[in-house]
Formats: sequence, C-alpha cells, structure tokens
Amino acid sequence: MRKLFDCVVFLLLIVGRTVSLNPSLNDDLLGLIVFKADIQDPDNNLTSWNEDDNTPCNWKGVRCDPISNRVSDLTLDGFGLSGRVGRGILQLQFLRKLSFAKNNLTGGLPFNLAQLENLRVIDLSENRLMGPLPGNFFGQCRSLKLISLANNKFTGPVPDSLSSCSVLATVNFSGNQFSGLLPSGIWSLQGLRSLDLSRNLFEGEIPKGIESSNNLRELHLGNNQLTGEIPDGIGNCLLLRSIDLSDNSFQGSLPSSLQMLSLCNNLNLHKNSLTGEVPEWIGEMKNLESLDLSDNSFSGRLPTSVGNLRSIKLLKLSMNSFAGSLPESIINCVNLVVVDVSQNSLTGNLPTWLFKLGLQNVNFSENKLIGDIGASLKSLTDNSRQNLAVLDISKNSLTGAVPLALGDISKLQYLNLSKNSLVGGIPDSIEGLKALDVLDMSQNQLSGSIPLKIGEAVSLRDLRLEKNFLSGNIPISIEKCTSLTSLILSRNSLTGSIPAAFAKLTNLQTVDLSFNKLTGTLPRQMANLDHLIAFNISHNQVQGELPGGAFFNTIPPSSLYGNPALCGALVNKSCPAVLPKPLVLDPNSSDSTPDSSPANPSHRKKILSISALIAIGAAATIIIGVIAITVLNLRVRSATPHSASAFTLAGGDGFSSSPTTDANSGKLVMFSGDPDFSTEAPALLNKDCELGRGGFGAVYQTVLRDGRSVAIKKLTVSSLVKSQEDFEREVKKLGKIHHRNLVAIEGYYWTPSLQLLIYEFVSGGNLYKHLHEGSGGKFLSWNERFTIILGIAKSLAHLHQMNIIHYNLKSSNILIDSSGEPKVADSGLARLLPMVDRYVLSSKIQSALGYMAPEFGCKTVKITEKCDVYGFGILALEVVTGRRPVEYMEDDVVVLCDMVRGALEEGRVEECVDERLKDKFSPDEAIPVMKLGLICTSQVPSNRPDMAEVINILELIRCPSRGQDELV
Ligand SMILES: *[C@@H]1O[C@H](CO)[C@@H](O)[C@H](O)[C@H]1NC(C)=O
Ligand SMILES: *[C@@H]1O[C@H](CO)[C@@H](O)[C@H](O)[C@H]1NC(C)=O
Ligand SMILES: *[C@@H]1O[C@H](CO)[C@@H](O)[C@H](O)[C@H]1NC(C)=O
Ligand SMILES: CC(=O)N[C@H]1CO[C@H](CO)[C@@H](O)[C@@H]1O
Repeated sequence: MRKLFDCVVFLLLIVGRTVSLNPSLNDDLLGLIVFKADIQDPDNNLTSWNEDDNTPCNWKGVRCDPISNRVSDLTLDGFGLSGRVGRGILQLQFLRKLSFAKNNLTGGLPFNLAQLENLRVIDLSENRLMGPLPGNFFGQCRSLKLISLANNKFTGPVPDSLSSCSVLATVNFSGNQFSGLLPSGIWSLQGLRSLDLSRNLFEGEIPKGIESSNNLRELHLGNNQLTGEIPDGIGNCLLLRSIDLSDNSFQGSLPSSLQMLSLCNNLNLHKNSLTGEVPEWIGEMKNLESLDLSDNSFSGRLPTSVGNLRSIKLLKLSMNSFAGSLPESIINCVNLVVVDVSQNSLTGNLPTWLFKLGLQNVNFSENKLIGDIGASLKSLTDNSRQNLAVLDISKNSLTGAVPLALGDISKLQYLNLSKNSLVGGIPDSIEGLKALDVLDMSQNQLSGSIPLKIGEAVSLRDLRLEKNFLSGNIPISIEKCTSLTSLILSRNSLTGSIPAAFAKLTNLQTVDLSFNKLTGTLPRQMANLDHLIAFNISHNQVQGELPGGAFFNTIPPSSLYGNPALCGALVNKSCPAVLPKPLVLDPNSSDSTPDSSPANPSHRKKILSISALIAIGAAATIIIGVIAITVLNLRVRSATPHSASAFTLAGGDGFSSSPTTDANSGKLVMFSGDPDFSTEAPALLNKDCELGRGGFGAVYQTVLRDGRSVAIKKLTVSSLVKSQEDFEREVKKLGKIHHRNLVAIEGYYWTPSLQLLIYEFVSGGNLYKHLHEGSGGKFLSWNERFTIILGIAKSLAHLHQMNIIHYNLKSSNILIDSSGEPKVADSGLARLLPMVDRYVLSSKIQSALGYMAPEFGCKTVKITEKCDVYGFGILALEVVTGRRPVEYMEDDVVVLCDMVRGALEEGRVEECVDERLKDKFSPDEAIPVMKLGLICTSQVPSNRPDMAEVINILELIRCPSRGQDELV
C-alpha cells in the first residue's frame, strides 16, 4: 500500500495536474499529502493529516463540501508552516478557499489560478513568498472574490489580467515590492470594494476611469511612488469610506468632488506635494473622523467650516504653510482627540478651545503663537484636566508665567513648553503630574530654583530645563525620580554640590550640568551608574577626584573642561594619595608638644590652623597595652601642596614602651576624611575598655572628641600579616565596603609590630550574648530574630558579590545595633593573612567549633564562599533554636544541625524552636527558616544555595500579613 502511494506521489510530482487518476476524493487526499510533503511543520499542526485515512475531510484545516464531498476549504492560518507551496494543491479541483495566512512559506507560487477554477478566496498574506506573479496568473479567475498577498515579498508588475476577475471585491497586495504602473483595467471591476496596494513600489498616475468604480469603499494607495493629481472622478465613488494616498508624490489641489463623499471617515493625504487652500466645502465631509493633510504645501487659513466636522477625532495639519489663527468654530468638534498643527505659520493666541475640548494629544509646536499662557489655561475644564496627555506648545512666542493650574492635568505624560519667553518660577504644582514622562521647559527665561516637589513627579524620564535663569541647588528630592534617563540642566546658575542622591538614579543615561556654578566633589557612589552615556559637568567649579567605574574612567575631557579643581588622570592632575585625608604618625618619638616640630614653620602654621592633632598610643609588645589618643604635634611630610594633609605625628606616651620599633614610623590612616577626627582631645584606652577578643585579636572602645565611639581592634595575628604594602592595600579595599549589616572599617594604624584596625562602634552587644547570656527574661523576639537572620544573609551576599569570603562566622562576631539590626564583624580579615591556607583558617581563625564547614577537613575540596553559607546555616539554626552549635551534655555531645535534622525527619521540628518564644512565634516562618538552615549546612558545598538565593527565600518566608504586635 505504502509503495503504491509513494509511486502515485512520484507521478504527481513529475507530471502535475495532467495526471488525473480518478476524479474522486482520493485525488484530494493525495494532493494534500503531496502538499504536506513539500513543507515543514515544526509545530506539528498537520499530524492529523494521515495518509492511511480514507478521507481528508476531518483533517485539521480541511473542510469538504457536504454535497460533492470534495475538499472545499483549506485554512492553515498561523500553522507555523515553512517551505514551498507545492503543486499538490493543484489536485484540489473543488477548492473554494485557500488560506495560508501568517505562516513562513517561501518561494514563488507554482500555479495559475486558472488551474483552480473554483477558487473564491485566496489569502496568502503574511508569509515570505516572493518572485513575480506569472503573466496569466489571473487567467481564468471567474469565481475569485478575495485575494490577499499582503506582507510578502512579491515583485514585478501586477498582471493586467487582474481585470478579468469579474467578481473580485477585495484586493490586498499591500506590503510587497510590486512595481510598475497600477493595473489599467482595475476600475472596470464592478464589484471592487476594497483596493489596498499600499507600501509597494508602484509608480505613475492613478489610472483613468475611477469614477466608474462605484462600489469602492476603501482605496489605499499610500506609500508608493505615485504622481499626478488626485483624479476628480474620485468624488463619484460615493461609497468611499477610507482614502489613503499618503506618502506619494501627488500634486495639485484637493479635487472639489471630494465634497460629495459624505460617508468618508478617513482621508489621509499625509506627505505629498499638494498645494492650495483647504476649501470651505471640507465641512461637507461630515463623517470625517480622521483628516491628515500633514507634510504638504497647503497654505492659507483653515476655513471656519471645519467646525462642522462633528465626528472628527484626529486633525493633522502639521508641516504646511497654514497661516492666520485657527478657527474658533473648532470648539464644536466635540469628539476631537488629537490635534497636530505643528510647523506652520499660525498666529494669534492659543485658541480657547485648547483647554476646553477633552483633547488628549495637542501639538502646536513651531508656530508664531503669542499671548500669556496663564490666560489660556484659565479656561481649563474638567474634561481637559482628565484627558490631556500630550501638550507640545514649544517654539512659539508665548509669554507669562508657567501657570499653577498645569499641575491639575493629572494624566499629562508629555509637556513641552520649551523655546518660548516664559518667565517666573517652576510652580510647586508639578507635584500633581504623577504620570509625567517628559518635561521640557528649556530655553525660556525661568528663574528661581528647581522646586523640591520635582521629586513628586515620579514618572519623569526626561527632564530638560537648560538655558534658563534657574538658581539654587539641585534638590535632593530628585532621587525619587528613579526613572530618569535624561537630565539636562545646563546653562543656568545652579549652585551647591551634586547631591549624592544622584547615585540612586540608576537609569540615568545622559546628564548635562554644564555652564552652571556647581561646587563640591562628585559623589563617589556615582561610579555605580551603569547606564551613563554622557555626563557633562564642564564649566562649573567642581573639585576633587572623579568617581571610579567604567564610565568615569573613560569620560571625555570635554565633559570636564573648566573645572580647575578637578583632579585625576583624566585632567592630568594628581589627587592626594589617600583620600580624603591620610594621617601619618610616628609613635616612637617622645616629642609631645605642639611647638617643637622641626618642620618648616610656615607649613606648620598652616597645619596648626587646621589644628589636626591626634595620636594613638599602644603598647605593642604587651598584650593589653594602653592605646592613647593624644594631642600631638604635626608636621608636613610632603612638600607638594596636594598632600598637605599628610602629617607626621610625633609619638605619645603609650608608645614609649616599645623601644624596639624605634626605627619605624607608624602610620595612621582614617578613611572617613572626617576633619574632626584629627582634632580629638587626648583619650586613653586601657584594659577597662576592652570589649572582647576574637580570632584576630582584642577589641577596645574609645570615644572621639565629637562624642563618636569607635572600636579598635589590635591584631594578634600580626606575625601572619603581610607586608605593609599588602596590608594597606587589603585594608583600604575593606574600607571601601559599605553595607548596613557590616561593621565598617574606618581606618587603620600600622607599624611592623603593631596593627590596629579602627571600626565603627556598635552599641548593642553581640548575638552570642543576646542568645545565650540574655539576662532577666529579656530575650530576642521572633521578629528580632528574623531581622537578624535576614540582615546576616544580606551582609554575606554583599561580601560574596565583591568576591570576599568571611571565613569566620559565629554568633560572637555578629553585633546588634541599637535598632536591632545585625552587623557582621571581622569581614574579610582573612585577606590580611599571607595566604588563605586551610590550616591557618581552621586552626587560627575559624576556631569556633560547630561553624566550620566540613570541607575544611577535606584537602581535595576547594574552599569557596559556600563555607560562609554553611556558617550562615548554623547561625540561622542557632538563632531559631537558641542553642549553641555544639553543646556538651553530661555524657553526650549535641551537634545542633544533626539534632534539628533528626527532629525534622521525625516530624517534630517545631519543638526545636527556642522554648522562650513559646507561642510567640510563627511556625509558618520558623519551620521554613530551619529547613533553609539545614539546606545551607549540606555536606556538599555545591548543594548549598548562594546567599542571593537565601535572601530571596527568606523574603518569601516572611509572611507579609503577619500582625507585628501579636508576635512581639
Ligand atoms: C518564521 O521563521 C523564523 C525563522 O526562520 C522564526 O523566527 C519565526 O518565528 C517564524 N514565524 C512564524 C509565524 O512561524
Ligand atoms: C491588507 O492586509 C494587511 C495585512 O494583513 C492588513 O493589515 C490591512 O488592513 C489590509 N488592508 C485592508 C484595506 O483591509
Ligand atoms: C510636535 O511636532 C513637532 C514638529 O512637527 C515634532 O518635532 C514633535 O515631536 C511633536 N511633539 C510630539 C509630542 O509629538
Ligand atoms: C492555528 C493553530 O492551531 N496553530 C497551532 C499550531 O501548533 C502550535 C504549537 O502546538 C500552537 O501553538 C498553534 O496554536
């Protein structure tokens, strides 16, 4: 059977329709199978086409005529078919409808319609068919009513034989590359209702005889290369509803017969070379909904009769030479939605109907309109308030102040008032423009400052205020406009510094602040603006170093010109070595009086006038030591004015006990650049101020003169520490890490035998104490615990993102600040070690039992940031259960994660939650958190999630609906 079938297919393929085996349904079946054999069906929409059926009438896309029982309809629209339309189709002698729209069919058409005499509908639109149509394509198309070849790649002329399709009603050849003249006999088709030949390459004039095509309803010839005049006969096609002749080269004036087309609702003549005036009779085309005469050479005044077009919604007259004022009668066009009269020579005031009709989209740009903008906004109606979305009245000669009432137009998305002569300030009422996307008030004479309320226009993407007389600061509230991509404020008189809030505008692409009076340094956080394309601060008084980052490292010098105090490689001027204020001190000198500095007295005077005096004394060799911060003498070490802030500090009392280091000067560096630090009163640190000890050393507390406390860590791993250079590099790197859940390093002190790290002081004690030594019934609530777990996770995610592994997580390393937020200490200290060595890490540093990931004991497994995830998992369990990672019972050792894992398996994990929380916790949160803890403590590192995933999970776990009170 199969063999026979193949043989038949073969014959069909070779000889096409001349093989007529048996004029029956079998022909149809075989024809379809042959058709299928030629195309690809990636979506398997033709699987029901099975050659073993004895009828194709039930196949998908196939319909048979109930009487003849032959295939009559083949509708395969959107089947995702590709390949060529093969000759198998020619077997379907009874086919009436062939519809293959929206596929991916390629190649040419293999047949002439004459060969399928019964075809009424042929729709091949939206494929990739190509090539010219055969000359006799329409040879015998007696039945054809509709043909659409739209949106393919057909070329060549449309055969004149088209006019033999006597009952043709709809022709759609739009969106191809047909060329040549329009088919000459086209108007003889008495049934023609819709002719769409738009978007092709047709040329020449519209053929004569259109007046006889009196069934025509749609005539779309737009976007070709047609020439000549619009034939006057067009007015005889009384049923015409839609005329699109746009984008051609038609000349002459509007034929007066058009006025007879009272049913016409769309007249599009956009982009031709039409001339003359719009005649008074235009008012007769009473059904017009859309009139587009834009981009021609029309002139004169618009007639008053336009007011008779009561149905009109869209009126586009832009890019002509219309003059005079717009007729007041337009107030009668109550359905009007879009008005574009831009680029004409219109005069007079803004028309009164502008703010009365409920217009949505208004463009009056580039005319000669005058008058006070405030006056015309007085007539603002509710209808207008609620509908106006686009208002462009730029490039006119409007005067007056920007009216307050603008703020009431709540849907406004686009507002362009640029290039007028507006005066006064920008009103606070712009806060009402919540939907505003684009605000352009550039090139006016606006004064005052940019209102704080600009931050309420939260949708702003594009803000242009350049070339005005604006003064004052750039308001910090601008940070709320997080969608801003373009901010142009150049050529005003803005003062103050560029707010750090800019760094929050992460979508910024183009910023122009040039030609203002801005001062200060560029916020360093701006390095994170990843989308910046241009940032022009030329001709201001900006100073200091540029932010780093991909953009600022390659910013063109022209964006920086005219800021003499800027420094950095790009402006060929070096910046101070350590930013912003490095201090150098020598702990071994016994000279403690300010006046005895051997330095150049004139320099000293300068420095003393800053009165920057500080010292930290510490006994280097004695474990406790005394760290003294005392007023000491400063002298300038470097001769260059730019490093005038580098000081040498002659020694303090506390250091006298380490004479062995005499030869070496110590060096103190504060990252904050806080000038107050250097004016500290003497302070003594002693054993009483010791806060605690960790794997890296003891920690002391001291108070700076401004009342701020700092913690000072004296490293006991000093013998392991790297060279000074390496140490400083690493500490500086750590100093750049800022996160609310990480204890920040504020500075350091270095001598070969003593290293101090200066940290932000966190007041609330450590997590270990809170969990295991909580006194007097005061213990952490569930809420507080969750906050702590989430905070730890966030800090670790941040570290990992910067490729820093903590290595030393444990509850005594988690400090809690006064608001209950956790702050992870000792971050990244392992980087100070000469090498991150398994032995060193496990023995010296990560000595805390129970937190250490198993891979530390396994030489073949690489240690990655997943060891922190393990530590985090243990911490999470510790926080939820209130138990130590490892507990020693009378004759037993309880390992926390094993215990919880066991309880989970036995279905009683809820019992593991800290007893002190009793009913005051949410099992819906606590249990998933414990499960997460267990996943994080997987033995295999790759099975542990990364910290970003952990955060996502925690945020999912946290019940949004939780009543805060009942759980506290
Ligand atoms: C047509 O084919 C192209 C690639 O050849 C594919 O991207 C596209 O989705 C296809 N279109 C349809 C309608 O199947
Ligand atoms: C012609 O076909 C295209 C594509 O299918 C369609 O967008 C267009 O509206 C059709 N033209 C007319 C007049 O219906
Ligand atoms: C208004 O018209 C002008 C000139 O024709 C054009 O440049 C501008 O983009 C238009 N405004 C809007 C909002 O479309
Ligand atoms: C018209 C039609 O049924 N098209 C289907 C072809 O197959 C794909 C994939 O199964 C479907 O998504 C289409 O809807």
